[in-house]
Amino acid sequence: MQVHGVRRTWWQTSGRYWFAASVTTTCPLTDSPTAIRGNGIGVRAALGLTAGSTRQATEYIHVRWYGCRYGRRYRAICLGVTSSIRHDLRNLAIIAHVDHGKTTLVDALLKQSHTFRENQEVGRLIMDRGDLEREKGITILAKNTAIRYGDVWINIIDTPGHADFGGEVERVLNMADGCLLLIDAAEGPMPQTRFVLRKAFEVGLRPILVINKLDRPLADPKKVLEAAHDLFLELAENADQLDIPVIYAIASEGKSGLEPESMTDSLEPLLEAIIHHVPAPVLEEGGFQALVANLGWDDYTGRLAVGRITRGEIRPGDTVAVLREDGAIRGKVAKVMLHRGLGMDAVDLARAGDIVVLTGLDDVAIGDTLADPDYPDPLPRISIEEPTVRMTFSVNNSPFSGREGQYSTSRQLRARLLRELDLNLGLRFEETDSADEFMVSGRGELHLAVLIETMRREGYEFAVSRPEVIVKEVDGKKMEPVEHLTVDVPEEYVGAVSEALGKRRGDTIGIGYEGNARVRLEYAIPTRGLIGFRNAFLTLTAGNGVMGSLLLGYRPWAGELSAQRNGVLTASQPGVAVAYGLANAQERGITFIEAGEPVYEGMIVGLNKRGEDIAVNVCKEKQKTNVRSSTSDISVRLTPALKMSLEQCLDFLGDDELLEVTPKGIRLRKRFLSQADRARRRSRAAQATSA
Ligand SMILES: Nc1nc2c(ncn2[C@@H]2O[C@H](COP(=O)(O)OP(=O)(O)OP(=O)(O)O)[C@@H](O)[C@H]2O)c(=O)[nH]1
Ligand SMILES: [Mg+2]
Repeated sequence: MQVHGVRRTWWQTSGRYWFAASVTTTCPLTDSPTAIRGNGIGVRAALGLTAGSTRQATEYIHVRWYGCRYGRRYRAICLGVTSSIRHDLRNLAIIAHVDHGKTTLVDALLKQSHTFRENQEVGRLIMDRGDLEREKGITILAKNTAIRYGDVWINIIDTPGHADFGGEVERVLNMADGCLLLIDAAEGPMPQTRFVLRKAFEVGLRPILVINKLDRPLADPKKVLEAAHDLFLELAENADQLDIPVIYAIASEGKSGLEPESMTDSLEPLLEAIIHHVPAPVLEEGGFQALVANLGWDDYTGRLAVGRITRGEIRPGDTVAVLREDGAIRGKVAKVMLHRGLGMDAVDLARAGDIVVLTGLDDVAIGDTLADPDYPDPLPRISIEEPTVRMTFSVNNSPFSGREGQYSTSRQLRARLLRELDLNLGLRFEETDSADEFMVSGRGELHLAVLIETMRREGYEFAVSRPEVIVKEVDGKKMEPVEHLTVDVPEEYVGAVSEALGKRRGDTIGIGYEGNARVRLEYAIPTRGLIGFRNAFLTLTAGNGVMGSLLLGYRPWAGELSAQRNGVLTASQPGVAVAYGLANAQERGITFIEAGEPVYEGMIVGLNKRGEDIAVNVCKEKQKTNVRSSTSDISVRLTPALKMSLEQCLDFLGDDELLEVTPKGIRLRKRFLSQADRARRRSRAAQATSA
C-alpha cells in the first residue's frame, strides 16, 4: 500500500510500545479512518489483527493519537498500515546552544559504545576534526557518526551551536527522526537553543531534553527544566511535542540519569531514552529516493554524497537520477557505505531509513534528490535562512601581491568561492562591477572569518573589506537586521556592559536576576551594533560573561552608530620597519608591527591616540653622527606590537580600509595606498556631500 508523508513517534508506557503517525492514507483494513478507544490491545482488535504481541501488532499500524493519557487510556485514529519498521536503526541529531556540550557527549557515546580499542588514545572532542575546529574549540561543520547499542545502530549527527553556523543545523535536521536538545544546567536556554528547537519542531522532530553539565557549581537543573518547559510551550507546533522526555547528564564524565539525584556512571539511561523515544525509521517501499544533505571528498573514490534514504533501497552499480535544480541527469553509484563508528563500511545494500554515503556521483549538489530513474520524484530542496552580513573579497593589489600566496588571480579566487557555495549553504556570492572584486554574504562575521582563514591556509591570497550588514528597502523604508541578544554577566559588570550596548543602539527588553549574583540582560540590537562586540564583551567582563544572539528580523534603520575607533597610523613610505621609527610612532599611539617587518605606503601600522589618520615613517633610522653622545648607544625601548587575530582585524577595519590576507599572515591597509590618492578621494567626497 502507498503511504505518504509519514511522521512517526514511538514511545513506551508501562512496558508497551506505542507507535503514532500522521499519514494521509486510508487504512485498508478498516477502509476509512477509524476512531479507536483503548490501549494497544484495543487498537489491535479494532484493526482485526489477531496474532502477535502488542509490539508486533502496533508495528503495522499508523495511528494519529489525539488527546493524551486518561489514566492508562488513549484515543487514536488509525490512518494507515505499513509493512515494516526499522527496529535496528535510529537517526538522531544533537542540537544546542554553543558550548553546551554536544561534541563532548558524542565523545562519551563513542567511548561507551566501545567504538575504540581498549587502550586506544583518542583524545577529546573527537568529532571536531577540522584544524580550525580544534584551534577554536567549536564545531563548525555538522558531522555524522554511528554507534551500536544492543542490536541497534544509532546514527548521530553532531551539529554546531554557534549562531553563524545555523545553516549547518538546518541542512542536516532532515536526516534525523529525533534529536537531543542539550541545555547547560547552569546557563539554561540561550538564544541558539531557541533557534535549533524551532528548526527541530519545523521538521516535526520530538526532542529528548538533556540537561547537561550537572557538575557545574552554579547548576540549577530544576530552574533550567522550568525554563525549558516554557520554551517548549512557546515553540511547539503540536501537543505531541510537549510530552518531553528528560535526561540529566554530565557529558564530560559520561554520566546520566533520569533525575539529578539518581545519576548513574554511564550513558545507559540516555541510550535507553533514545531507543524508546526516537522513532524508528519506517521501511518505505517503492522507487529509491534520498535527499543529499552533505558532500564529502575522498582521494581514492572522489565525490561522496551523503543523505538519508527516504524510500526504497540502493545497491552498488545501481543507476540513479540526480534531480538537480536545473534538471535531471543520470549517474551510476559505485560504492554504497554506511557510517560505522568514526569510519564507514561498504555494504551491498542500504534501505529506507539508512543515512548512506554514495560514491560515483560527481555532478551532485546539496539539496538534490537522488531517485530511481523510473520514479523521479523530487523531495523539497533544503531551505536555509538568508545571510545578514557581507563583505568584498578582492584580488590582492598591494605592493606585496604575489609574493606570499600560491593562488592570487581573480579567476582562481572566483573559482574557489564558487566551489565553497556547493558545501556552505548559508553563503551567497555575487559578481560586482569590477572583475577583481566579489561580494560574499554569510550568516555572521565568524562564518565569513572561517572561510577567510580556510582559504588562507589553502594558499590563497586576497583582500577583504569591512563586514557590513545587509540592508533592505521595504516600502521605501531602509530596514536592517536586528538581533535578540542575551547576555549573562556577574552583577559588577552590568554597568559597563549596558553602557557599551547602549552606544551600539541596543534596547533593553528584559532583565532578570539569576541568583549567584548573576544578571541576565536581554536586548534588541541592530546586527551592526554587534559587529565587533564579542571581543569588547570578553574584555569588559574579563571573560566572565556569556552571550548569544538570534536574528529577530528586519526593523527600520536605527540611525548611525557613534564612531567606535580612533584614527590609524599608516606607513608613509615603503621599506623595513626599524626600532627608531617605531619608537617615534609609539609616541603617537599603539603599533601593530615589529621592527624588521617590511611595510608599504598606506599599510596600517598602528592606532592613533586621536581621531584622525596620520602617516608615520616607521622605516626612519636615527641620524648617524660622528659624535658619540652618552645616550646614543642606549637602544630604543619598544612596547611589544599589538597583534590582532583575524576576527579582531575584521572588527577593526574602517570603511576605507582592507585586510590583506596571505598564507603567511594578515595586514591591515588603506584601500587607496598613497596619501595623495586618499587626499584626492576625501576632497571629492566632501565636494559631493556639499553639492
Ligand atoms: N563541567 C562540565 N563541562 C562540560 C560538560 N560537557 C562539556 N563540557 C565542557 O564544555 C565545553 C564545550 O563542550 P563542547 O562539547 O565542545 O560543546 P559543543 O556544544 O559541542 O560546542 P559547539 O559545537 O561549539 O557548539 C568543553 O570545554 C567541555 O569540556 C559537563 O558535563 N560538565
Ligand atoms: Mg561541538
